[in-house]
Amino acid sequence: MTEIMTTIVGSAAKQVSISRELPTAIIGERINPTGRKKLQEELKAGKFDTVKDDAIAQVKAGAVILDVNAGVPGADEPALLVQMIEILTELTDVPLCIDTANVEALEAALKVYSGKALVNSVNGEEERLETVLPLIKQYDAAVIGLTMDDEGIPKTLEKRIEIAGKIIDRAAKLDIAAEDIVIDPLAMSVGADDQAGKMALDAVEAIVQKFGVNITMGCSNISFGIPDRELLNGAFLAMAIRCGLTCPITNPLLDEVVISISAADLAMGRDEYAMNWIEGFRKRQEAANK
Ligand code: THG
Repeated sequence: MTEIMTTIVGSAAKQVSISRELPTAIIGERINPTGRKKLQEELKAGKFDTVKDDAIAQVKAGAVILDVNAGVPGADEPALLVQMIEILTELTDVPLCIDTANVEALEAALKVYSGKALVNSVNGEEERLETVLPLIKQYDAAVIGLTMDDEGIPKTLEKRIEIAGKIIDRAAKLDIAAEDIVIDPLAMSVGADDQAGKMALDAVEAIVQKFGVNITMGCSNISFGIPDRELLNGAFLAMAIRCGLTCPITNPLLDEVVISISAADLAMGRDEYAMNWIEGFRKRQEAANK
């Protein structure tokens, strides 16, 4: 029997538990200016309307955690990230996933965030392990560990498992519990490599079996450059949940995504009396009759 671990993240007002015995915890991906010109322009101009709209819409659609990324080329990332966190904290009580590769921005964000944040991310690179993990300990946060290192994203399953183990070990040395580590086995585009989906699914399964940890993935990544993205994302999500994915970073504004996740939860016995499924059905019916 594979171990069940519970990862708890929280805002000042609310805790969210992530576990294979609970419904899938959706991390809303939309508050991210990467590839969104209009959002980049708004953020540069100090406007946060899209951020607020995306936050409210994602929570309404079922996100229980919001990913926040302030990576606008040419902007002061620490200041912008702090500002976005403050705005989101005022607007909603869902916990935040702080998405930055900038250690200075990460520290500034952790300083202002009240609650147990999910940090996105650390990886197996020495320099990252040495700078990010002490901050996770200091601020009592949880952290996403990407299975890549100084040599990039590994081609083999074994190497991904090894890096996951390395991150968990290095965290343990600082007294960070495995419950506070969420591993991301890295879904890549099947447009670039038709084996990328299988690799990600196999990695989820193997890492869960070996370490029992919770698993995230940027599930929209697999469909970059592919037509009918949403349909592919939906099928992939359901399969990944069966393999052990517990908190996907994805877009809950897409029906295909939410329907696949709730179908997977029901099929996995994580939806008591099919309540979530039926509620989703009613919502869709209402929307169709409008
Ligand atoms: N793992 C972890 N964190 C991540 C990723 C991951 N964070 C970033 C990314 N990958 C997940 N977030 C997104 C956000 C947006 C999109 C995809 C992944 C996206 N955007 C549209 C596009 O590029 O086509 C544009 C947005 C729009 O205008 O709607 O698809 O893998 N740990």
